[in-house]
Amino acid sequence: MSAVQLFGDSRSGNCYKVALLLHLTQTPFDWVETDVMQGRTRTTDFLALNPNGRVPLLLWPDGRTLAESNAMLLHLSRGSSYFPEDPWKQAQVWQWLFFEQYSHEPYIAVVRFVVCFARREVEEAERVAGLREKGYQALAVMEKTLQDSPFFVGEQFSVADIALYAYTHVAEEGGFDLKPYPQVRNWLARVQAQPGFLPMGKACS
Ligand SMILES: N[C@@H](CCC(=O)N[C@@H](CS)C(=O)NCC(=O)O)C(=O)O
Repeated sequence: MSAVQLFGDSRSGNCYKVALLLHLTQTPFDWVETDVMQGRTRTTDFLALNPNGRVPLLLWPDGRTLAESNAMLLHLSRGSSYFPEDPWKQAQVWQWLFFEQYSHEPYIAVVRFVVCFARREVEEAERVAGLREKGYQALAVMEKTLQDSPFFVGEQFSVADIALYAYTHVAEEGGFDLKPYPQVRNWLARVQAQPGFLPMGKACS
C-alpha cells in the first residue's frame, strides 16, 4: 500500500512543520512539490482536493484529505511523545497552535513572504512595518514564556514547538532581528538538537 502524500511548497513553514513531524515519527510519506508562486494550489485538480486552494494538504491512499497544518500536527502526533497524554498539557498545546495561527504566522510568515518571495518590501513598506510590529509582539510572548520552561509545554518537546519553530527559525529572512530574544534563540537550538531533526532547505537569499 502506498504512503500518505504531503502536497507542499518546500519554501513554506506551514508545509515544513508537517514534514518535520512525519520525519521525527519515522512515518513514510511522499512529498508532492506544489509551487504556490506558480499558482499550483489554484488548479482545478488541486481545488478538487482542497477547495481552500492552499498547501499543506495530506492525501491518504483511500482518498481522505486533511488541510490545515496544525490539524495535521494534532492528528499525526496522537499516541506519540510529541503530544502529551495529560489533558491540561493537551490544552496548552492547542493554546500554542491557535496562538501560532492567529498571532504569529499572519505576521512573521507574511512579512517573510512579502520581503523574500514577492520582493515588495519597498512598495509595501507601511504594511510591512505594521506586520513587523505584530510579529515582534509574538516574539516577546515567546521570549517571556521560554524564561520559565525549555519548551512551550514544559519539559516536553511537542507539536507546539514544531508549529512555532517553522516560521520563527526563518524570521530573519523577513528582516526580524532575533538578537534581543535570547530565550527564543536558545529554544531554536534545542529544537534543532532533537534526535531525528530535519532542517528546512534554505528558501531565500
Ligand atoms: N492555515 C493554513 C495556511 C496555509 C497557507 O497559507 N498556505 C500557503 C502557503 S504557506 C498557500 O498555500 N498559499 C497559496 C495560495 O494561497 O494560493 C495552514 O496552516 O495550513
